[in-house]
Amino acid sequence: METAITRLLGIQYPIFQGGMAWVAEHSLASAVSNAGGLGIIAAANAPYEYVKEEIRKTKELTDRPFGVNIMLLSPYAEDIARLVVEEKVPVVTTGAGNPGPYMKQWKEAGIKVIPVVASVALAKMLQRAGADAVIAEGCESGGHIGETTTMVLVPQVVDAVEIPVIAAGGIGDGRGFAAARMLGAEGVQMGTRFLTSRECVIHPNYKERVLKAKDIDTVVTGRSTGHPIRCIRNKMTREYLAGEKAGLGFEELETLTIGGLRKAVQEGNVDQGSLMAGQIAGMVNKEQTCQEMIEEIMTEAEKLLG
Ligand code: TUI
Repeated sequence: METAITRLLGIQYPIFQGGMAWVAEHSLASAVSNAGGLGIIAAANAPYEYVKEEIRKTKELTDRPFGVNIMLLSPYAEDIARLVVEEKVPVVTTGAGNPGPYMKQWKEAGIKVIPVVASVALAKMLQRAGADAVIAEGCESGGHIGETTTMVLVPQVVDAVEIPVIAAGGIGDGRGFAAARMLGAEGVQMGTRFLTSRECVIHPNYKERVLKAKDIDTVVTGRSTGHPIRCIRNKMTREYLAGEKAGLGFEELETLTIGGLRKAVQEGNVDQGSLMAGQIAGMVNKEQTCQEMIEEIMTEAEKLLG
């Protein structure tokens, strides 16, 4: 399937794998790129040397384009911004902030820059700053989220900018892909679906919780602190939400989530870990290779769109 995004990036299918913190490393990113989508390494809160090693390993495993996601709240964001230039990474996506200050250096290096936005205002600002496309991410997504749903955000961003828009949040199959195209998106980004791929190296306990999740099994913590995060409900989210209701402050609440992603991804601690996942988890019910996922989605979408 050819769209403005496949043409822009030289990829086969307009499907991005979300840059999930602690999850999206070289084996997942290279598998998605080799399957014809865009694999993305998550820099998350990791330091320069770690991300450099992940980029090198990805380059060994694929000759196709891949991306690095820079989480702008990271204390290492500036170092990673420099690293992607040094390593000539083909595509950079950003999250959880405004990448404006880095745009010039990335564009000068010939990097395709595709920030995640959760509002029309930021999409317009980043188009002016030289973004090649934007990812409009609705609050159905897992992890750090904005306020607006994908259904509502995507067409408004499409109307507001001339650059291509990729839809993210609540998309997990061919129907979601086709719906995103109907809203005007030139591609989709999926995280939760790829969480259960064979090449995704998260702890089996985490994978099992995603596979077993039902429609209403994710909740949003941190609305009161200004850091809303969507996770599968567990002991940690129950305690966090009770704390928020009781009026606890940011510092006290944070003690509940310290190291939460490591606990979930590496230790498989499904009680205390942060099991970040989107609302689509209820529809993600099988483990497949990335290639099987992408082929299944594209076949279904082409049938619907045809
Ligand atoms: O970034 C994400 N999702 C994430 S990052 C993450 S790691 C993390 N862990 C613990 C605490 C905090 C982060 C887990 N999930 N998605 C992209 C995204 N970006 N969603 C929403 C936004 C966003 C929100 C506001 C982007 C820009 C923005 O504007 C801020 C501004 O300065 O205008």
